[in-house]
Amino acid sequence: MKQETENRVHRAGFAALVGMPSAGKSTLLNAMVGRKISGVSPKVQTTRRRIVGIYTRPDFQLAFTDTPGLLTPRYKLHETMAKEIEAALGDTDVVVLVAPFDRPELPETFTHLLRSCGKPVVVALNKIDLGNQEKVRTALEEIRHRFDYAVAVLPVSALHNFNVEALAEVVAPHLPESPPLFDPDQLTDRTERFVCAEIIREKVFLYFEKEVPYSTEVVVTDFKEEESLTRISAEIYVERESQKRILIGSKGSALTRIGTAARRDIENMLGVKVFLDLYVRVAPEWRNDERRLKRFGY
Ligand SMILES: Nc1nc2c(ncn2[C@@H]2O[C@H](COP(=O)(O)OP(=O)(O)OP(=O)(O)O)[C@@H](O)[C@H]2O)c(=O)[nH]1
Ligand SMILES: [Mg+2]
Repeated sequence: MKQETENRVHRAGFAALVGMPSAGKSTLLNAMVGRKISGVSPKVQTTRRRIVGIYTRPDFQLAFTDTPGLLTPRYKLHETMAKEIEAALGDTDVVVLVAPFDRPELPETFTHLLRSCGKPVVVALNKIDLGNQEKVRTALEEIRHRFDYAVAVLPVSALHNFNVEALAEVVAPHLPESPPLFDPDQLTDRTERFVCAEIIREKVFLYFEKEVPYSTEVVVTDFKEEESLTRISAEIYVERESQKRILIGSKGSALTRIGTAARRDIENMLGVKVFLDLYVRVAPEWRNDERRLKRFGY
């Protein structure tokens, strides 16, 4: 009995989730922590900023870093997003490449980053619910061959919570021996304000098309915890008056839709009743405006 206690080591560290846009990194993060803390949508580049989700077990604590999907920079915003990925690779103990089963290919620059980062790489072949057993087996073989330097390859479905815990267990042995880095009750390194802003932004990604989601940024301006409810005010920034009109909709119907859906998710996340107040504002060209980007926290 004594022997067993002595042999048990505690491990803790960081695993960066990286991959192409829409690979399912944020879905995987949310499944891992069991709450929505990162925005998810079918559109590419939903995630813009790093967020850490914390998975705590008695024997290990794993801090998953969700990163933006890698794209060739077209805006200053994209440059800062690419830097987020590089920073995440530099800081992490393990790299988890999330590769969607239906589109597992990676551009050369990305493969190069993975090979040269010097960190153990685990490949999570995601979205396997989209294929049958035979197809998944073939894809796994192909991935194992292509990522012969990976320490493990695991089929998962973030959406259906399949093999998500198993993924944590595969990553854990590659973490350093360490006491927990975060409070065991803590789910993320970001503030509740940040997560609220991301949830509101997610709704814009879900409900609007073309340039609108990519021209949108959300800032929580007020967050007041009262006895029976939490009052939250947020500003939704777009780049043009025409986009503002789209977000508000006829008689405010579009904005109401965003607000209702966001409030539900925020109430779930916080576990309290929420009163959510939204304002739409125009900030011309904010994606290329360094001062604005700074003010938005990039
Ligand atoms: N069928 C299926 N769909 C999934 C799975 N995981 C994620 N998706 C869907 O894939 C889309 C993209 O998911 P995200 O989690 O936003 O992807 P991401 O990698 O974070 O994307 P970016 O933030 O744009 O880099 C969403 O519509 C998800 O519902 C899965 O296991 N199976
Ligand atoms: Mg994402």
